Amino acid sequence: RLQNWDYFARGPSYWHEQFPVAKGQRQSPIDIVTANAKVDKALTDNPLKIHYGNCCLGVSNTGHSFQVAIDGTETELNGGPLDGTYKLAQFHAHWGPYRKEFGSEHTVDGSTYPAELHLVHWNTKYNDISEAVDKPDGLAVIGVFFKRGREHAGFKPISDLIAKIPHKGDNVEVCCNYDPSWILPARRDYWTYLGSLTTPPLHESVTWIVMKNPVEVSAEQLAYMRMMLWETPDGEDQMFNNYRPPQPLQGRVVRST
Ligand code: 1SD
Ligand code: ZN
Repeated sequence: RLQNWDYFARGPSYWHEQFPVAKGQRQSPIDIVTANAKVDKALTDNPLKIHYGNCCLGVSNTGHSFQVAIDGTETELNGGPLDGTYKLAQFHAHWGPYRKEFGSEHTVDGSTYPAELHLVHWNTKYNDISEAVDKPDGLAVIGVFFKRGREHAGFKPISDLIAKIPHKGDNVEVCCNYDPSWILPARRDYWTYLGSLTTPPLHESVTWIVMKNPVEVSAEQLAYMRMMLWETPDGEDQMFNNYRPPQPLQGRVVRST
C-alpha cells in the first residue's frame, strides 16, 4: 500500500492539504542565515551533554529512510537549549542524488550538503515518545551534516548494514557494540531554534540542534543509502531526495553557541 504522502506526486508542496500545520509558524527545516544567528552565552555556560553508549537495536528501511532503533533507557541528552532530560529514540537521515551536493534538509546561508543525519530524542517529562511527539517541548533533534570525503569509520558499522535492507520493511540487527556518538562531529558548536518534524504529521514539537561542523563520509557510504528502495506508483525505485526544502522563518530567532 502506498502511503498518503511521499517525496514525488504527493510531495512536500502538497503536504499542507492533509497536514495544514505545514504552513504553520514554526516549521522545519529552515535556511540558517549565519549572520542573523544570535550568539547566546547561556548555551556555552550550560553545555549540551550527550550520553548514548551501546544502545542500537536494529536498522530498518521505513520506506522514507533507514532508521536505527534504539534502547534509550541509559541514554541522556540535556543542557544547552533544553530544560530537563531527553532520551534517544532513533536516528535516520535524508539525502540527495548520486554525485550531487544537495539532499540535506537544513541549509546554511543557502548552501546544501549531500545528506543530513537526525538523532531524535524525546522529553522524559512525558511518558514516552508517542506522548511527546506533538508537544511544543516534546522532542529534540540533533542534525549532523554529511559531506563527501573520506570514509567515516564511526558510521561504517551502520552504512554496511544499510546495504542489507533494500526493501521497505527490511530490518537487520545491530549485533556489535555501537555508540551513536561515533557519528557526531568532534567539535560540538551548534545552532538551535524551535521547529517541527520535517515529515508528516509535521508536529511543531522539535527543539532543533544543528551541528555547525559537518562530518565526512565516503561516496560509497552515501551510495549505500541510495541503494535502498522505496515504493513508487510504478513499483520500487532507488531512494533519494527524501528531504523537505527550507520553510519560512516566520520571525523566529536562531541562536548559536
Ligand atoms: O522523518 C522523521 C520521522 O521518520 C520520524 O522519525 C519523526 C519523529 O517521529 O521525525 C521525523 S524528523 O523531523 O526527524 N525528520
Ligand atoms: Zn529527519
